[in-house]
Amino acid sequence: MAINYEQTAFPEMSTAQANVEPYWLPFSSNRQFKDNPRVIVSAEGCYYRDSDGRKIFDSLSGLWCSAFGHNRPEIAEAVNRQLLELDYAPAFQFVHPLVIEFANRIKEITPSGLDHVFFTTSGSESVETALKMARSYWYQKGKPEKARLIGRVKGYHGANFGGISVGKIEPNRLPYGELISADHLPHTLLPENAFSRGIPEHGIELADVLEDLISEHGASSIAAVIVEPFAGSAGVIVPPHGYLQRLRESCNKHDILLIFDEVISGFGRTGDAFGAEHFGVLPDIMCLAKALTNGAIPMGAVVANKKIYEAFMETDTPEYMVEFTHGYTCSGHPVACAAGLAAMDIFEQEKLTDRARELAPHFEDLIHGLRGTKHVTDIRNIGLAGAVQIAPLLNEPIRRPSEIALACWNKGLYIRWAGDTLCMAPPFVCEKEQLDEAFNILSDCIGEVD
Ligand code: PXG
Ligand code: PLP
Repeated sequence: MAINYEQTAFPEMSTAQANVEPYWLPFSSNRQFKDNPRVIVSAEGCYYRDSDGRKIFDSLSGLWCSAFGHNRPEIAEAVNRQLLELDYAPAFQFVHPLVIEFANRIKEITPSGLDHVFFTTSGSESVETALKMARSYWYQKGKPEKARLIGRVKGYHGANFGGISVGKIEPNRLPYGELISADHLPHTLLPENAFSRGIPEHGIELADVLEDLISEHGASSIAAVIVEPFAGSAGVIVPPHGYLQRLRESCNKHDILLIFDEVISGFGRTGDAFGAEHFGVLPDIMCLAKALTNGAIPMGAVVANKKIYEAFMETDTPEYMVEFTHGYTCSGHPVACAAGLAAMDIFEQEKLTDRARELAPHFEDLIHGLRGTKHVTDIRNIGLAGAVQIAPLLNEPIRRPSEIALACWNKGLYIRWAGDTLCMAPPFVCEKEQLDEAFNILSDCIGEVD
């Protein structure tokens, strides 16, 4: 149904306000939003256009997903072709050609050793899949008691129950009652690392808390550790030098699986294809989503190593039995695979990891150029991702960032506010001048709020 913004059945409301009322926005301040809705009607390259016809720079690649630029005709055409060829095929007990092709493609693109691809339809589902895969792995190995999960404070692993259990962003957990039992490593946001450019120096010893947890509970009760290579949602928190290596060493020593949630860090964001490559640490399981299809069609994937896959296949049960009792109606959806394959063509042919790496120093200079601007208490960056932390108003940490971001929106810049930070993760196809302009707007808007 085309919504006509010119007509309204509610004379006291603007048309956009009236039409938006039945829609319940995810992770949004619905009451404030509905007083003054922001309507995005189209996109091209690095820009959105809103319902007033204004052009707005997309400094977060949508929600960290449209990294290769918006409205890529290659993706649109592939999706269109696939919809006319095969719109859906049952995911359980059958395959279609594109799901095989895409699994092979992901195997090639992801770090060597991660060879078996399980499809989902979002990052949250990728996380649930990885957690269930880890527990089920130990069950297959005859160690069902090895079930404890360890995440990290400030981790974001999606919005589903497993993800909010291993994640630890309090408002995302508080209203939901009993969660899945999980322990948490401390976060790595240290005051002595404030204003670090790229990977910070201090805090490797925070990885030793894993050894403490292992001593406390016993490795025989621990299934897996899950971390984002850098925490994205919590405001681009980059782990210190050597930290992820140390987690890997402890996991190796005590036979614990290491899961990297690369939903944000995957496909070039760090300036390397994956966080695993940027930090030189290979996980046992990797979660993917977002840029997997450039955000054009919802899709996620979990990529596991041979050891895990084979544990499932080496079971004693008859061959007609299901090995991993898990999956989604739209796992490996043909249209999502078509979008993903086209997105991976773009990613590889345009060498977009290199492009992100080339732009990263300019981005770093620009974001650290905000140091000294009033209210700015920290600036963090890695590759083409960055966050600016804003001093909280008394008891209202979220207010200032939201006011700054809304002022930016009014001046033609979309920037994400979350908690006390402003986050940026621009499309890799943007130009330096576009970034310059974006930072001019941001700098003005930070300066203008009280
Ligand atoms: N893991 C990680 C590391 C993520 O960043 C998810 C899982 C969940 O993915 P889905 O597709 O279920 O949303 C995410 C998603 C933000 C923001 O601005 C971050 C995400 C999603 C929306 C907004 O911080 N991360
Ligand atoms: N709820 C019901 C009643 C279902 O039948 C199904 C799937 O068959 C689901 C939820 C899960 O849906 P999906 O496989 O799309 O995650």
